[in-house]
Amino acid sequence: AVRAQSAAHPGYSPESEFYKIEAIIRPWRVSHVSSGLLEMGIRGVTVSDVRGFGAQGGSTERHGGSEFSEDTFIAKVKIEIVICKEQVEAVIDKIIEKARTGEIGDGKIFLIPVSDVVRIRTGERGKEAERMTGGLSDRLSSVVSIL
Ligand code: AKG
Repeated sequence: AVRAQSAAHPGYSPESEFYKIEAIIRPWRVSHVSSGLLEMGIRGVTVSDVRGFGAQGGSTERHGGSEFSEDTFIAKVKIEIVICKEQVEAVIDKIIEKARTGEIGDGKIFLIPVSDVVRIRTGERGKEAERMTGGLSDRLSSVVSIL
């Protein structure tokens, strides 16, 4: 399996407690990726329909595009997830596992340091705001612990 080639680098620069993963992937791989993330306990995913091109200039051929125009933009989906530093490599590996076909156009993952997270409802910051509590899974686990 293809894994993030992270062993080679000593850390992220600049270092941060939280990171945003921004992944540009094939639209028909989105549900695959999001269910993979849910299975590993990741809550809180934002998706947007986007259009763009990469090194191929929108062509499916290797080195296909030396010129491109509006109609060479290809539909992709951008997935954004904010996570703790400790979760970064596992999330990158999961996205590769679920989004990869091995063909041109599989997309890219960008890792962006995030200064802080603020939960609007409570004003919580940092770890408290990043953690997904009070959702369905949280209520189910508190029911289980009462039982
Ligand atoms: C690119 O423009 O770099 C591509 O990979 C085009 C092929 C695709 O996204 O399906």
